[in-house]
Amino acid sequence: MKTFTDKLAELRREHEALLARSNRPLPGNGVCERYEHPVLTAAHAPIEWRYDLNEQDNPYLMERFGIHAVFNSGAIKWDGKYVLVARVEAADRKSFFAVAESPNGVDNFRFWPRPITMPEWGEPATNVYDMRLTRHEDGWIYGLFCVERKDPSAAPGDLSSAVAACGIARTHDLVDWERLPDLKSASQQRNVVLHPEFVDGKYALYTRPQDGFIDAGGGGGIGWALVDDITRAEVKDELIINARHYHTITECKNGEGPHPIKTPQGWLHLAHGVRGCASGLRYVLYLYMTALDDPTRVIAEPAGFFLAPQGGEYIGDVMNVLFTNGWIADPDGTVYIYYASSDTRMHVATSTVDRLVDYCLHTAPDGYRTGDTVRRLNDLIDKNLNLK
Ligand code: M1P
Repeated sequence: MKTFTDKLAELRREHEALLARSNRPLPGNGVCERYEHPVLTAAHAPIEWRYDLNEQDNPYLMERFGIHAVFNSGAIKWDGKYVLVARVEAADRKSFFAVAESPNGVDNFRFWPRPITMPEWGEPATNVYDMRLTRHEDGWIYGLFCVERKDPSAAPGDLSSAVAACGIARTHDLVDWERLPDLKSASQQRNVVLHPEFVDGKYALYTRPQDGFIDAGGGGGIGWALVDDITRAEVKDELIINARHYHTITECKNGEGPHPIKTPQGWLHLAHGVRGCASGLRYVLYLYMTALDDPTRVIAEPAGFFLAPQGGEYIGDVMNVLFTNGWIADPDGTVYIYYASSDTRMHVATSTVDRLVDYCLHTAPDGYRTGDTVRRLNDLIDKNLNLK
């Protein structure tokens, strides 16, 4: 019979094998390459988070704290390491933030010993999630995230209505965070992202106004708001810069992913789009670009998705979902796109700034009608048939 010590040794061996597993790129479509294995999963959570390792107190070596999922991670290059600030969801459905780092961006991700203890602001949050990290030119690293609280006006017996707001915190080391007041906004807000540079001397936010906790409703798409003082941030004038459209991948909702990457040709944006179908909401990822001299002016938006669920990515807690809130652009132009599948696990896909810009600038936009789609396809076929 296996002793406690045998079982713990086996657990540690298996955990280390998972953490040390190398990852390899899979053949792609020229735009980016997915990787063979997810980069971060619930099973990556440290053994010390899940088990009481005192044999007297836990003679069966059973899990005492369930980690259910690791997904929707912010990303940043930190001290030469590829760092994710993951949304870790416990078995009790509450999520929290935890930092994991990798030496190469594609495998060997390991969590730091403790999760982030995020200070509260105002009414303590029921849940926090989906942090977008921005190294701002003011010298701070900001984390903007969704703060969920029960809707105070919910009818008795309604135990699911909630209110989403944008939490704001900043740090210099990813360990100690200074919590600032939540973003003041007339509507609910999720997927709010801080632009890395001042614009007209102000902080600039990508917003996502929404009528309800789930429904974007009259909130027309990805918005933009300038804020004088980030320590008292308020959405006053909100401009929709990337609108939703009927019969597209953004029909129900969209939301900015991580902050855009500055390229010589413009700001390169990664976002998610949501449409409804018989199996529920379908979340896919798309790219668009805005002008360098005016980040609110869209200069390119290829039709359709850039990444949609494939294979095992379809399956998880919330099926048919790809979501992203983190990417890292290295000085050599390599881009590490961190995306989650089905609210369950984290993946990476790699590309380059040049390839992603080329994709944006040379893929036709949506014509909103089937006739236009066929015309675009025929244009391509003609071009190829006329090649000598
Ligand atoms: O379940 C899919 C996603 O749903 C929400 O995204 P959005 O705000 O666009 O609807 C978020 O809760 C996100 O965390 C989640 O992955």
